[in-house]
Amino acid sequence: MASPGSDDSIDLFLIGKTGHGKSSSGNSILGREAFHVSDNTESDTYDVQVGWARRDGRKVKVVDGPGIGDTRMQRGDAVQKMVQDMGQGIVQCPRGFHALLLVLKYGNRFTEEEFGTIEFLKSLFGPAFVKDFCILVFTHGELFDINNKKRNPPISFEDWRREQKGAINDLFNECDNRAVLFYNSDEEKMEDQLKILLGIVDGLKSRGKRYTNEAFDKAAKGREELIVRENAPKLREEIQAKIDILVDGLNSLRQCSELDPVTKERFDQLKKDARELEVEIAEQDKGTGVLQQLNQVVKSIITNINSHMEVMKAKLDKSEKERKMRLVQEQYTMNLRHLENEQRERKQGWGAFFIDIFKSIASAFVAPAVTFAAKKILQWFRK
Ligand SMILES: Nc1nc2c(ncn2[C@@H]2O[C@H](COP(=O)(O)OP(=O)(O)OP(=O)(O)O)[C@@H](O)[C@H]2O)c(=O)[nH]1
Ligand SMILES: [Mg+2]
Repeated sequence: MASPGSDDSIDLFLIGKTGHGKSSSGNSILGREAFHVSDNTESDTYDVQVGWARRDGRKVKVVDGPGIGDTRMQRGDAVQKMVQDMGQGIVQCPRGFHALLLVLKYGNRFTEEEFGTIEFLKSLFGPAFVKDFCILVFTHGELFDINNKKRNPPISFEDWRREQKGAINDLFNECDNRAVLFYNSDEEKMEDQLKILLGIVDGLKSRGKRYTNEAFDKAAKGREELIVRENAPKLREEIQAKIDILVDGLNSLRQCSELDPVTKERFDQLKKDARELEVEIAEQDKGTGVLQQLNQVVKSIITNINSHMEVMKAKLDKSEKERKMRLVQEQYTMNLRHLENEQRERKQGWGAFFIDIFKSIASAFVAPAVTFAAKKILQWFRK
């Protein structure tokens, strides 16, 4: 019983697999039929259910959480819905919860599936929720009694808990052995089981911590990772198809021998598509690293595109250089020829010049001499 003036509220949130007895346990805690109990193992659509009651001198508030199906079957959309439903339940108690009651059906073997459910819940609520806030509520207590009757001497629930090995023992250790056996179909046991439960809650309450909406918000990264991981097969398929298109594009560009304007445009478009896919992957991955491998593939495609473009550019530069060299060579040859011609012409020019001079000299000296000689010969004949 709470002392006068102290906070006598107890706020509890029920979580666990569908059909394991969350609503029944909630009704047992509140001492009335506050929640709908269903024989259908498929969980109905979730409507937040909240119940209040004064129990053992305390104001007890219970929120019935959504039932978790087989987490191995859960796919992206279902996980997203579960996250929303849990969030809806969490906000029903703005001050936060003193404990999260993880309801497990006694006698159900703690298989990989059960373990998967705990991991799933850790992703939803944050990795420390079992350690800090979890109380294990084992329903169908009468099954424990039936098993116990076969033992000689019979053992207590605590003894049974201590005997457990493997994954369930790890779970007990993780939540500091906070566990209670519930008989939801046995009115007589309800008072005792409630006292045990409230005693454990008081132990948690004394630490002055609550599982709040802020804690749930803090766990958002884990939930996002969960959604991305659940969506991963579908996302991978979609992204892989886009990667295949990029690889085809790159392969066809590899066949091109020249980086002409059309080829360059195709290269630029391919690079743009690859960059867009890189951004898309980052957005879908939400920083979880689940799609990192695909991101690496796209990065290496971009590197490939760049290096192939560089090779083609270098080829283009080389042939351009060669073309320029050829031009220079041709120019040089042309100039040389021109010079030779000029020289030849010049040489021919000098020859003509000398001949002209010679002719001129000849005509200047030889002609008067011949004239003179002719005159002399004529004179000589006349004589
Ligand atoms: N015998 C017995 N039956 C129980 C006990 N607890 C729950 N049940 C039965 O188990 C079935 C499922 O119980 P619910 O309380 O509806 O389970 P739940 O976890 O709320 O299921 P969902 O709302 O579908 O997620 C119902 O038929 C209950 O009567 C128990 O301690 N003993
Ligand atoms: Mg229910």
